[in-house]
Amino acid sequence: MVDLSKISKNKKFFFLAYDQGMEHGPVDFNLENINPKYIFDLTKSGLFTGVIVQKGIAEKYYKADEYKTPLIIKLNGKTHFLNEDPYSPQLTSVEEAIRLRAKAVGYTVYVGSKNEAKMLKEFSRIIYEAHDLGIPVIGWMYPRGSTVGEETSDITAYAARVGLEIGADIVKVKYTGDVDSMKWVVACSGVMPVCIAGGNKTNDDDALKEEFEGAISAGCSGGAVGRNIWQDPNPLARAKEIHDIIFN
Ligand code: FBP
Repeated sequence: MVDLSKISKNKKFFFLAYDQGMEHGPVDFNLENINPKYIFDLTKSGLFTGVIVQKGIAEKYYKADEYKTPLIIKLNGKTHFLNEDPYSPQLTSVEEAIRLRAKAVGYTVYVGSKNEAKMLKEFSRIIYEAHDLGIPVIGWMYPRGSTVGEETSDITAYAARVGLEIGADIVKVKYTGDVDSMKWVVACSGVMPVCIAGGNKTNDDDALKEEFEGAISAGCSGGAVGRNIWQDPNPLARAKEIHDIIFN
């Protein structure tokens, strides 16, 4: 199995996600967090085991000597304009990510989309290449598409299982909403660590903490959070709360 130690602490993961500029557009940002430097400066806190960006942000803003937090590059991406079953095409290669100093790569699969086959094929190839070059692959396993309907916990479990079967090293899925159903997602994932996503910024400070407490007690290994941290007026205090739930 590929070595996950460079992007983990005590086998747990806490990633700061910042690929929303492509996925959602600048609507997520304000004058402060629109600047990628603001995000990379947050990583100097040492709270995160990785920071996730697209290649353009990595190339122009990531300074490996200054920012010690491991870089993770999303290899695919899409905008939200197309109103059809999603396809997120591969935009860069594992090799280019490594050249940009990435310690891991990520890829979103819209499980259940009419375009699923293309994404599974690309993802499978990426896993082969990344493992050949010795770096881990994180799968954003998001069930979406006209035939999927609303995501239930069984659908989340199926998406996570696809990640295990295709050879991902870590999967990122939505929290199912309760500990018992999340335990099933973790069971379906076998030895592969499961991380949860952050989601829209919540005004209820306890809601995200409760999700993380539930996820960790269900056996999850951490999370990748974006908006709930960098849209918060006190991003590092917010991050520390989640950090402590994951690591303590
Ligand atoms: P957030 O914590 O801000 O939700 O980020 C997690 C993430 O997976 C990002 O990596 C990605 O850009 C975004 O969510 C995708 O969001 P959506 O669910 O709208 O496709």
